[in-house]
Amino acid sequence: MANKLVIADMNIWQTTRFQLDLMRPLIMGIVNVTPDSFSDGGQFLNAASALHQCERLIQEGADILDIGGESSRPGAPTLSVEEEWLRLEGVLKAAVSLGVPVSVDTCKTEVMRRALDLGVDIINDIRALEAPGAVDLAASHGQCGVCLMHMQGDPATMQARPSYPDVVSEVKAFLTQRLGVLSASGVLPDRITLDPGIGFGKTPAHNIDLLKRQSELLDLGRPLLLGWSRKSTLGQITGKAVEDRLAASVAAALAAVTRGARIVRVHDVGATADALKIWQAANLCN
Ligand code: HH2
Repeated sequence: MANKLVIADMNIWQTTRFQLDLMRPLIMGIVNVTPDSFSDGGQFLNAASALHQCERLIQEGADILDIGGESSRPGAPTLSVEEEWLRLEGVLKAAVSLGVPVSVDTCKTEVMRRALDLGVDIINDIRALEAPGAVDLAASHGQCGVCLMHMQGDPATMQARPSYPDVVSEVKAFLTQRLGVLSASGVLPDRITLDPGIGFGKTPAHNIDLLKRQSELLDLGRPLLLGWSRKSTLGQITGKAVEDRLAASVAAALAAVTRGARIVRVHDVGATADALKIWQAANLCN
């Protein structure tokens, strides 16, 4: 079959129930239903507190909820499908009725399948749908949105000694390859966003290189989603502990948006929403 060039609109992210307009930057609010996430582990482990957090993030301005049941911090243990699902099921079930798109942050095909069956709109996968069956699932399951992220190695060992000849070229080549695999399997580009994976098998210098040269990733023709929130590179630069990285996180989100990111994945939705409103107002004045 001849390769068909499909040009997708960079301003649209098609997801199961919602066609998201990316003309203004969107905020993806993080809800970690885990005991061990690097910045909020244990805060939302029970379903009631997780749901309360979902509602709070929507009130503060979240455009998308990203709900995860397994930490991907460096050295995090891997859960079984059943362990991860036990944390997620009740929260996802309730979250899909809150009126905003819901994303599931998982790299397990079976967890993706169950989440999509509950009506979840987006698969956010730090392994870019590399697990067996994941691409076919996305291709066959309606028009769910997908976020493909780059990671070098896996969470158990990724920060041991990350190394690249050129981090930006390598991330770009990987995301190009994954885009190609998804397109060949029938996942239309308008369903896909791309993420260079800040902190995933990368030193602070690699992460900053990705920020400085972020515009090179725009050549891939799909919207970029960036997750700088509270990450250790911000701590390295500011000398601040994880709980004191609010200002640094907001600044990083704005820097990412200024360099073309269309979606920012953040813990602190209210502060990010205020900052983006000012950024937009200033932009509109130009
Ligand atoms: N970062 C984390 C988890 N999922 N997904 C995408 N697309 N991009 C990211 O940068 C990203 C992600 C890590 O952050 P968090 O979920 O707060 O921590 P933990 O993995 O410890 O739960």
